[in-house]
Amino acid sequence: MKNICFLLLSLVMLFSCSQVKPPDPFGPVPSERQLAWHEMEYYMFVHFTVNTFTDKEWGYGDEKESVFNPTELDCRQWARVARDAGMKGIIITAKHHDGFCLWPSKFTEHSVKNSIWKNGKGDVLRELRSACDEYGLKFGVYLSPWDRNSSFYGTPEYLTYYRNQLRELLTEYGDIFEVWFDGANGGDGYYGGTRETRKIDNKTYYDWTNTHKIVRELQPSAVMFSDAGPDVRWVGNESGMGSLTNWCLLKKDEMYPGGDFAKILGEGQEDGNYWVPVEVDVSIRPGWFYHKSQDSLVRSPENLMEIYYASVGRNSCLLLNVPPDRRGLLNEKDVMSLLGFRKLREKEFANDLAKGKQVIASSFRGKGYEASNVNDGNPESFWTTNDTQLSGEITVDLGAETEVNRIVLQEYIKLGQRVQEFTVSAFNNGDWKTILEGTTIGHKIIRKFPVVKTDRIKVTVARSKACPLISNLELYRSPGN
Ligand code: FUL
Repeated sequence: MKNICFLLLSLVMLFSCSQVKPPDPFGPVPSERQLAWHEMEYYMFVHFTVNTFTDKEWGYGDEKESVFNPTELDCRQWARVARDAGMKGIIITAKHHDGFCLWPSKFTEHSVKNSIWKNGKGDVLRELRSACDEYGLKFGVYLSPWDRNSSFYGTPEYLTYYRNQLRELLTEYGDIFEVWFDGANGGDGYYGGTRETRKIDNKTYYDWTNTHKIVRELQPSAVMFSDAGPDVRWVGNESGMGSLTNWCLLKKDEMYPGGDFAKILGEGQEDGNYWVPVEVDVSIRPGWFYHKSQDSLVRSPENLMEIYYASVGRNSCLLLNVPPDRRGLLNEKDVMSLLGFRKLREKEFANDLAKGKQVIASSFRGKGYEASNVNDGNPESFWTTNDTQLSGEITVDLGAETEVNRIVLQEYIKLGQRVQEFTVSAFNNGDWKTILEGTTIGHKIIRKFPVVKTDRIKVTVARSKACPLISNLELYRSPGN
């Protein structure tokens, strides 16, 4: 018996000695809700309200409810198109700056309940919610803090009004994946008939801390977007351009929605003390709302592809706005473009040349952290080095001369964003040639480079805040430039 115990003990000791200690997290790390959001990558924004019918971008708040009258509203069409386009969810303007609510809110008369659409019995949000469920999409809401209709706007009572509406949205429409808080606060408006300019102090008026608590309490899995988070930040422009250097980190306590932080928001802050990644919001048309005059100005599939590289390809999620027309349908022109864009993506990333190929590292941490983890298709495995080693190389052996012009890289962000500088090189005529230089990686980067013919591609992490953790590497020969 004694001998068996000794044997067992020795085996346990041997086993625990051979176990390699996993790296510790470094700096801020994403929450569960943020991780789920990172995975979404591409989803739809829907701007729809009285503006669709008055041909405006910002409604004054005095429009008659009767103007809202879509003739063929079909949220299932929106959801079907979103799914077919490869999107993972839809965020809708439940209330834009005009204050008109697409759901029959108890707290205002300025809503669908006083429109002629469905004799005032309709609820766009409810229809969209069930369409999202049917097509396997997540559902999110935009609730404009600025309300040009409400007589309360600018007074402390408005906060109660705003939070009541938020509670309606968060309790009556199932699971919400994202709540979108806009930073715009223009000034003039109808405000219950006073037709005046009301200015508020962006920093203090909204008491965001307490509004955020409501979202956390009622929808703990939802991420909150605003210029400065708390969970997801604005990219700092509306043209679809993410920044090449993009830290998921931010000193968010020093910022507030509507402030002047565009450059910082694009790049994030290397020494930021919170995880607040970027969402790139951009419209498929010049305006956020539908205008017939813009039917010829819908972005082409090729243009959307550029945006994709500049957003999803730069460690961001892409929130692409597709505004329904006066029928209440996504316009044929937009639909064609979206589906064309999907086809382009499929061609662009048709065949991962790194898949199944041998990958070797200059060094690795030990068993379980080999370079072969970067192309095993498992997002939970990664290549890394010893704690003291803040650089390293991995080389993909393509087996034969192969043309390559795209690379996808991902860090294992659950343990923090680390890489500060990297290069990609190709073995060519007996020598290594640098084909790409970069800074940050984060959740994902997709980078283009001119076609190289090579049998080996090497990724060198030149600088990293802590041992680099690379979970994925893909290579493509895309037909594009
Ligand atoms: C801005 C708004 O003023 C625009 O109308 C639009 O909703 C855009 C997404 O955000 O701040």
